[in-house]
Amino acid sequence: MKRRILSALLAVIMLLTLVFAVACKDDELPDDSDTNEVTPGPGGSNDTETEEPETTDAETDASGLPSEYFSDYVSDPDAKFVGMTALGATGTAVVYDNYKVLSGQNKEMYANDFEGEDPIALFEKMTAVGGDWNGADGDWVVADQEVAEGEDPNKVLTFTGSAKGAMLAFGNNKWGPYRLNVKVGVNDSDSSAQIYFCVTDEKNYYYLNIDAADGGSLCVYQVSAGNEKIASQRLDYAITYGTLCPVSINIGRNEVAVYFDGEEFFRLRTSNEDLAVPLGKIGFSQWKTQVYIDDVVITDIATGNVIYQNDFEDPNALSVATYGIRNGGVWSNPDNSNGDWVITKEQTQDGTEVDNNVLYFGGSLNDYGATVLFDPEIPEDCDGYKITYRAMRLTGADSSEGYPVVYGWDSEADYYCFNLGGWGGCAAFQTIIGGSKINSPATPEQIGMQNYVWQIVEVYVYPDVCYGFYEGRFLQALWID
Ligand SMILES: [Ca+2]
Ligand SMILES: [Ca+2]
Repeated sequence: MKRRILSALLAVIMLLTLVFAVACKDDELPDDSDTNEVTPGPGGSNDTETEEPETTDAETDASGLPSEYFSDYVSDPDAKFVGMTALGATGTAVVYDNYKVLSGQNKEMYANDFEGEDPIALFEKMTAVGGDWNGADGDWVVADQEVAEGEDPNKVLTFTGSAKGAMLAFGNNKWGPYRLNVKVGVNDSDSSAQIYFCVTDEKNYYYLNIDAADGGSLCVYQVSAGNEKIASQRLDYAITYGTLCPVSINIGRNEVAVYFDGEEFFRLRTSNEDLAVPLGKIGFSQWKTQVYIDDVVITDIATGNVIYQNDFEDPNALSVATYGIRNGGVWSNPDNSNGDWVITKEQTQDGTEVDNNVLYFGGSLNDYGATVLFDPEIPEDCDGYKITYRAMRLTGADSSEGYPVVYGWDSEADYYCFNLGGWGGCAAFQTIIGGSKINSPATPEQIGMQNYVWQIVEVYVYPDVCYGFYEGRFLQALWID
């Protein structure tokens, strides 16, 4: 009897050990799996054609690195984006961790979490164009990250020098396609981080600049033969201090996709020639709510010129508008003959009239999809325009589509929409092509619509991408192919 109890006890202990081992294994999974998920294989479908040879006993070179990715690396003759990687910092509040390079077939080429002995020994010192860094020892240090009590200790890479242009480079200038994953933190407004890619030498490279100054911004630059130019749009983006954001730079043969904090912000292509900014009408609508719209302004981004504006102070402004129905919608009154939507005086929640005219969407709340359209006559040579308006929801639950804006409207079957308020109070871009609708994934969190509060929407429309902002906060990008 005693023996049976003992063996049962032993079995329980063994089971617990097994469960514990499995649980520990899960904990060891790389923390940046989210950046892997959002990133398909670099370079698109073309890259899957070349099969990488399977190696069982990987050969290593003198540095202990797998030779197939380093000393014996075979260049891809079709790769248009090639070169090594580098980490850079200006100011002393930049932190890096979980640096990882994956091959075009998503195999790990190199990973460094800065926990090992002398973890930056294999990095090469370089100085960016315009910088004055002389490669001083001790400017880059591995330090303990400040963590809350009870959290596991973690080592991170930080820059402590005052010089500019300090680059810690790694890799092989023949690399490509590949993917660079790294986590970055910028913790004060005097600092900025530079994540370099396709570095062939100190005068030829690209970099993502993460700048905390002036409210924060993201931008990609290209340096070619020592000359720097902007390679993407420059986007305002508030940097959250004290957090490490995953960055993933997915370098394909003909295209580079740049992800920051899980969102694809930039796409560099060898050619954008076939793309033009979407022209057509712009318009507004709602669904199951009552809404005021005001102060619509469309500007040419490059020149700052106002292409169109409407503050609805002219009561005849609606007479020049036309009407449409959004995809899947039903509107029993498509000529607005019973005045579903009117220009009227704004009223406060207690019914007090305000000396301001607004476009009021307050009619048949059971109809939806009805859209008031304006023709801003966007010049054909426009390289990008910005739609700004303010909106206020008067009624409606968090599931109502409060402030959808349509643009590039050619017909009811062909247009773009930035739809705010649906999906339980979230937002998403929608593309309608030939009458079929494609929804982007809705934002993971509610955007914070409130009744009787004016809120600002901004949509940047470029030939290849649209960016949606709400209350000055970036929400989503839509890529146009
Ligand atoms: Ca670490
Ligand atoms: Ca007004």
